[in-house]
Amino acid sequence: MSKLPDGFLWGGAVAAHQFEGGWQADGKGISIADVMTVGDNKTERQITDGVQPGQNYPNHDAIDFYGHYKADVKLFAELGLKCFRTSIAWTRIFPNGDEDEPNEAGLQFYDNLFDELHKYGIEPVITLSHFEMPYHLVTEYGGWRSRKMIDFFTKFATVVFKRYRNKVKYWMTFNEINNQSGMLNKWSLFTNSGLLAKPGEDIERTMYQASHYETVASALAVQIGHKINPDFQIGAMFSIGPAYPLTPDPRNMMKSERAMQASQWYADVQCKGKYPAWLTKYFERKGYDLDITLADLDVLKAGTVDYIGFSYYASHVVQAVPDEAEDYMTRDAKTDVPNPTLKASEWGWMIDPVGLRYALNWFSDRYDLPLFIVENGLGAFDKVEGGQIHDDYRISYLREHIKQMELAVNVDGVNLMGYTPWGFIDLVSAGTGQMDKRYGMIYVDKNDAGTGTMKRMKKDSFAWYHKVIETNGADL
Ligand code: P53
Repeated sequence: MSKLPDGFLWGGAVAAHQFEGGWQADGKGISIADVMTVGDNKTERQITDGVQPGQNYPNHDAIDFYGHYKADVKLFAELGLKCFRTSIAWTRIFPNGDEDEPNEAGLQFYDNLFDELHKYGIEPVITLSHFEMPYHLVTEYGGWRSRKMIDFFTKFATVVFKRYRNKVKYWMTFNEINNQSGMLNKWSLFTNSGLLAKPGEDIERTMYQASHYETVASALAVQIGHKINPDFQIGAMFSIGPAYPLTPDPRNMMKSERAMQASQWYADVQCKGKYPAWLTKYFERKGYDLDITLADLDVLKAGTVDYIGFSYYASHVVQAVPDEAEDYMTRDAKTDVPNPTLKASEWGWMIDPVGLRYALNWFSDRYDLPLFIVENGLGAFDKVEGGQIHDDYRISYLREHIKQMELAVNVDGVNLMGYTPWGFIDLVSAGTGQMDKRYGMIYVDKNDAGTGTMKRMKKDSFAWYHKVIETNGADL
């Protein structure tokens, strides 16, 4: 098997709200993740009106990395990680989001964490906003429907860029900023943008407005960051789940093209610095008179990203509905159909390693930027047997995806910075709030009910991934 370039960033990825716990520690404010209850495969997570008594909020304590970070980082070093992707919990720095001064105790926590990582030669890779904005900004300002959010976000970004200018080089602005557009569901609108639909509101319009403010805030952050440290690498972050046409019917191909455009237009804005023509036309047709100023358009042009970070888990299949509108914008669940050539995970996600190679080529062709796979992995139920966890299904998933990633680099010539499998230490699922939907190479003894010893244990995939990193991807 072929190898990867020297300096390839092998790592692991998590997000603050899904693993830190310590939801009220040292002055932390309530984030949007703190008002989301536990769900499961069939039950949606509920978004409650503030923190309510008697509810199970899995992110509150998560796996208490906040209390275990030294021992955990030691374990990450033992795994052999070259880099570690996490996010900074905005609410540790600005508990409500609209304060003038940051919370020193929160800043200190990340100083300690980054120092601990550097002690073992692990490079931090930091997302500024990963589904965890201050809840106060939702109740007071309606989330990203308000232009004021741009100021709150850039203030937060400026504070952490300055504070960690010599400790963090790799940044991303908004995690999976495109979920809201591709999925347009309650969960993604809330996690991406803190949006709760008002009665009678055209939430799609609001989503486009919020998304616009986010891309402007991201572009400003890119410019601010580069001024603070010209060596910063500041990326965007998209989820990509390629939408394949079910059959060669040209209408299905057009449907697939439009599904990709509808979910990936953020990449045009954040990488090319401008809106795609089809979307401007769509706004016109819908009569969306959005607050997009000429000054905003200049900001977008001047604040394009240095690289594309993306998550890849699964692919999708679409087909045109019988009375498909000519603009192919129909949002209909019936258009997303199972792929008869693939198997699904226990959560119904289509397992498709080749789709990763496709995604790498897709981004590379369009944007000609360095790419970074910052999430990939298999959520599965694990069984502990005599103190061991034999997760051969996870090893097999990762192995097949890494093979395709290596083909993209060595055959297709894609410029790839690194690979950080998602949830390499078990954590709270973003979609379902479950602990038992596990992605880790490190097992954490905690379950959906919220009980367990929090003990960390190595799964079989731990030794396997260690070897993969050690051989720079040669020994899979
Ligand atoms: P969970 C949907 C589709 C693609 C990525 O997801 C997604 C989601 C959310 O369900 O989210 C990303 O935990 C996200 C992570 C999340 C991970 O994928 O639902 O960036 O925060 O945990 C996996 O299984």
